[in-house]
Order: sequence, then structure tokens, then C-alpha cells
Amino acid sequence: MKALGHTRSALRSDHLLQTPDTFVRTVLPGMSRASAIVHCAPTLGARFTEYTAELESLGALGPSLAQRFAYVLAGAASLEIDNAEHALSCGAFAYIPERCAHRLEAVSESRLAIIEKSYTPIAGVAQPAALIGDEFAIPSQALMDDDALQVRPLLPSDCAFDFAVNIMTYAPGASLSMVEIHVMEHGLLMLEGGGIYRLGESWYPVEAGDFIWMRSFCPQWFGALGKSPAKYLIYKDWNRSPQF
Ligand code: UGY
Ligand code: MN
Repeated sequence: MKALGHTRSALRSDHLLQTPDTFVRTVLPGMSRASAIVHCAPTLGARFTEYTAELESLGALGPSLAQRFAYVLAGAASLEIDNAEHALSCGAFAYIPERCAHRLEAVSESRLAIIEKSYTPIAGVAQPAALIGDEFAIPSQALMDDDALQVRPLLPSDCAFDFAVNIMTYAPGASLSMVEIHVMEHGLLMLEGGGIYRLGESWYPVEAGDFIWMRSFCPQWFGALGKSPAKYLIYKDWNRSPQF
């Protein structure tokens, strides 16, 4: 029997935990043979939008006026941009600058994590160009000298980029060394494993498939539990003055 009226999902003023049992699908403008689970958006108080796009074979996303970042969670996709076509397999990602014409299409049934954010320019710094990469080609680095907690920065650190997307992998039992409280907001998709997430004054069991939004200054801490690593894809605003 279903747990009537019960869910691990929780919405508080400084965070959202959205678990798969509460996902509702919608179709965003221009999508074909595809649907979206919108995880966070300006209507929530976020300064970016994140959704999971579920595409049938040959399904496609609509256009985006904002910058778009896509990460292949499952299946295979192809990106047509700047007169070239790029194959994106599981673990591949693409950064598409604002107002850049492109077509992102599924080659087989696929799931993509999509982040969209309007660009905050800096005087004298050109917008980044489109970029295609693969998580497995990016060397990981230990966070604060802890080899059990590895970070792969998917985007270059240069200040042309106004956001960062990282993959963080925790060995079983590893944890953040401190409760973080910082100006950046986060969108986080659990990819593998699980553990306990502290958000604000609450502690939640989390597992692969869950999404978390953290408002700026939301107290946060994670410890990985279980016998396999915990891995998540995490967005943060980056390289810009907080003076908005
Ligand atoms: O990049 C970060 O702020 C990251 N360490 N935060 C987190 O994992 N909640
Ligand atoms: Mn953080």
C-alpha cells in the first residue's frame, strides 16, 4: 500500500528536498516527444532553473534564451551547434551560451539534467563560447585534502563563467568537514548512493534520484552512508559579486 499522504520531500524557506515520488511531469515550450520535471525555478526563489528532461528517442528540447547546461544522466543525445554535431553519451555535458541557436536531441530514450540561467556579464569579459566535455575526462581533486571526497569541476574556473557545475563523490563514510553557510545557492541532483543531508535545522536521509535546492546561506552538511560511494551533480552561482 502507498504511504498515504507521506513523503520525504520537504519545502522550507531556505531549502527544498524533492524526492521522485513527488515528481510531476510537464512539457516546456518547444519540447517534442519529451517532458520535464522542474526541480527549481524563479517561482521558488531560485535565481536559475533546473529540470530533468525525459526524452523519447528523437525527442528534443525547445530553444533557450538563457545559458543552458546539459548533463546526460542516461541514454545518448546529440547536440547541433555552430554548424557541428556532437555525440553526448552518459556522463557527457554541454554548455550553451545565451541566445545561441542549437538543437539538443535524444538518439535513444534519454534523461538529461538541464540548468538554465540568464547571464550576468562583467565589463570587459566576453561571454564564454559553447563547450562540450565528458565527466570522465576531467581529473578529480580532493576537497580540503580529504582523499575520500573528490570534486570534478565540469566548467573552467575562469570568470567568463557565472556559474559552476561540479560532481562530488564521497567514499562510504566520508563527509563534508564543516557545516557550510555561504552566499552561493545550490541545485543538487543525487546521482548515486546516499547518506544524510543537513539543510537548515533539518537532517534528511537522501538517495539517488533526489533533488535539493539550497537558498543562499542555507546551512548544509552531507555524510555518505552505505557500502558504495555517494555522488552528486551540484550547481552554484560563481565568479560574480553578490551585490545585486
Ligand atoms: O561547492 C560547495 O559549496 C559544496 N561543497 N557544497 C555542498 O556540497 N553542499
Ligand atoms: Mn556548498
